[in-house]
Amino acid sequence: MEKKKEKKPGLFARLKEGLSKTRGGLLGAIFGNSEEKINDEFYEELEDALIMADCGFETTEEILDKLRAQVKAEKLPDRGAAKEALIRILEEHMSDDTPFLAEGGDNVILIVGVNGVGKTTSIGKLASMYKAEGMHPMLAAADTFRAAAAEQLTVWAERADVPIIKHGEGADPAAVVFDAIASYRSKKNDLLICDTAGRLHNKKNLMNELSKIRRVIDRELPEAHVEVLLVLDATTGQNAIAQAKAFSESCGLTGIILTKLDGTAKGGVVVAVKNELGLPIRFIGVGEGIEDLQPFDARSFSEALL
Ligand SMILES: Nc1nc2c(ncn2[C@@H]2O[C@H](COP(=O)(O)OP(=O)(O)OP(=O)(O)O)[C@@H](O)[C@H]2O)c(=O)[nH]1
Ligand SMILES: [Mg+2]
Repeated sequence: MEKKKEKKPGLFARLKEGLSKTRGGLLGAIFGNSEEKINDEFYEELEDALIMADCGFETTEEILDKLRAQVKAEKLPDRGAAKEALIRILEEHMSDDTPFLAEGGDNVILIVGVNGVGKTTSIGKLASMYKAEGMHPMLAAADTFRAAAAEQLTVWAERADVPIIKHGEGADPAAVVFDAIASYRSKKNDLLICDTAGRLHNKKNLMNELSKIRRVIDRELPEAHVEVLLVLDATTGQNAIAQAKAFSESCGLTGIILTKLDGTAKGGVVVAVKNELGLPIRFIGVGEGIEDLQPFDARSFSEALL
């Protein structure tokens, strides 16, 4: 079978394109003339810009303090030099070297988040990515809220050419995960990715449902490396911290997938999430296609942001 491959701009180019609103509109203007002097006005403009880009108040202040200290200590002459320093500071804030997935072992990725953020789409992209890397992913359609949800995931499973386990509409999502684990075991897979229904983080009963799924995973696959990824929509950045706290309490988050960066001026939310919650950003979504997910790289991201 011939695979149709459109010539697409590279992922970094697409990320930059997405973040160009941030760059051109906010941060770009400040660094527009790199030979300009660093003065109080510069710091004020930068503060506004970082807050507008969703870096959050606390994180913005921390970043500015660090930048001021570096400008002083290293006697940085102009805005161009300050920009280089800021890229390094942002990179440091977002870097994380905890390993993702266990090579040669069992792995589970549980995907959670509020409605419509891009959970199912990201799972399709992940399955395709890891399959291409030689792993054997399997999907669990634990969004049983609507029949269409399992259908949507099935389309992605077909595209990525990976097996999927699903039940009927209204079934217990934890039971789907239970069955998926049984099938996962019998077929010698090495990565189980579980979709879940979108839910508001302040709905207690829905959050308890996630706790139950998590318990099933821990009980049935006690040796597995478990990643619980919260999917955040970059275009609605503000609420990210509250969401992450609530989801963490119900099912123990290990990281973030930030989607829809191709259409937003709010890329800074990743800086806030990492800084305030210590949760690493694992992947970023830069489009709707199967290849539009990339592992997060702090250096490229901070460069693209500025
Ligand atoms: N532009 C863009 N669109 C995206 C991205 N990720 C997802 N989408 C789109 O966002 C919409 C919602 O995606 P889903 O994957 O269905 O979201 P979900 O979180 O599973 O939604 P629920 O299951 O209803 O809670 C779809 O139209 C996707 O194509 C992205 O990185 N960029
Ligand atoms: Mg979904």
